[in-house]
Amino acid sequence: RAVAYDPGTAADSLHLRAARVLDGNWTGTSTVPSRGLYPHQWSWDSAFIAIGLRHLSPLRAQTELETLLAAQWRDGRVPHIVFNPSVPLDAYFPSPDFWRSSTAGRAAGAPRTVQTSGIVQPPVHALAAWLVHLADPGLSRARGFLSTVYPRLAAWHRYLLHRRDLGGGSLASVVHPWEQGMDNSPCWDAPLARITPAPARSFRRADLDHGAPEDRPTDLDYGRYVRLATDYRDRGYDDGRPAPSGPAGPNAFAVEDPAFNALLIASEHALARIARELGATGTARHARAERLTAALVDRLWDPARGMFLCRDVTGGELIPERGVSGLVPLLLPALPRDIAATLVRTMCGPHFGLGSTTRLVPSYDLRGEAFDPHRYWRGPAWFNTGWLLERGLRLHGERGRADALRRAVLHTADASGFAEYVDPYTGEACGTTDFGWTAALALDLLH
Ligand code: 9WN
Repeated sequence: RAVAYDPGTAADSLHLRAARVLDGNWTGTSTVPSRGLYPHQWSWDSAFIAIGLRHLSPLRAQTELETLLAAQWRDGRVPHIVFNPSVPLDAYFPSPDFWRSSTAGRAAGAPRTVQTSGIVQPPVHALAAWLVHLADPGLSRARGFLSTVYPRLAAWHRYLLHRRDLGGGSLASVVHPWEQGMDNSPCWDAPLARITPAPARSFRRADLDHGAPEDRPTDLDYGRYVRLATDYRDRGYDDGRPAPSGPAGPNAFAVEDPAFNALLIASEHALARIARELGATGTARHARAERLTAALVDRLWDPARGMFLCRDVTGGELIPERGVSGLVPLLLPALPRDIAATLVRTMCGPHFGLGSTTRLVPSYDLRGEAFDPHRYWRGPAWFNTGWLLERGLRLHGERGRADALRRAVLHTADASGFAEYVDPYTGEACGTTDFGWTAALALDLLH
């Protein structure tokens, strides 16, 4: 897929600038999303970063995923943060002394030697592992990369499909907005409203040392994030047990999200390919991925809005908000044709405006009441969703649209200094710059 970006030097220098960001964020065993704002290893960031890093150093890309998976818990969960012990505690909130993984997570099998959070993030890892393998199969085989990661990835998917099937419909639920990765999406507003916020003075937000408050979640959001995480911790990160105290029951917040589940399904297809490379057939995994695609359509597809919605498992209903997460299933090969075509229409229609009012897909409905072009996941465009949708468009034969989106991602990533997210109309940088996955995914699209 060698589509030219800009002839000659522009592409070369974009490559160099992206490589410089990834070198600057490399710690020796993994890559931080951002030196200032996010100074530890994040789970889905590492997967996206490995996908770009494979073009610079397949060895570093393999190491990135191996480091993350070395912090896996015995119950199969892959934690959303692996803490760097040499970073001061007050550099990021919530810090290891909040999560207390090695004590509070003991029954769930948290590792003893590294400190981690106790929640998860979207399972992009098997997809990343397969793409990393393809970048240098010789090195991968010589190091036994896939045979090392395969059992861990299989246990990770098992955890999600069994322990997290809280809705009983075969899909995985998230129990915290940080798990889905689009922290303050308006999709969470209704289910979060049930949660009593922790008092603002009971914690200190380190994020505001680095990010503009108007680009970040509010204090009220944080109060609720803290309450949910505290209650989960206090019940030993047990997915079936009520908290010993506090108003929140076991599933006070439980949501089936289309992007989280689509990434699990895409990763299950990748795991099938990994199994084949290792000598098995992979057929059962492909079949499972197809069954899960059907479950996703069955439980989350909204024909009236022409996109997937989130299901509030606790309340039992679909959440009537259009978030970019509802377009991400376009990534799936077994998606019925009419659904794929409808998703493309929705992406290019008035709510997301791709190719008309916007050049990159906004994180939330341009016409939604909660839309804000600068506030985090409530409107700005992000580069990981851009990468996923580019892949989905290409997979479903939308070559022209995929090429245009690819050019827009490359141009905006470069022009914004590899911003964390951008105003979807103007491309103006928001959040932090030199952001890991922005640089990595631009690099990947360049190849
Ligand atoms: C909480 C690291 C992470 C991303 C998430 C993004 C943001 C953290 C935060 O940063 O979340 O996990 O402190 O806001 O929302 O998607 O993985 O880049």
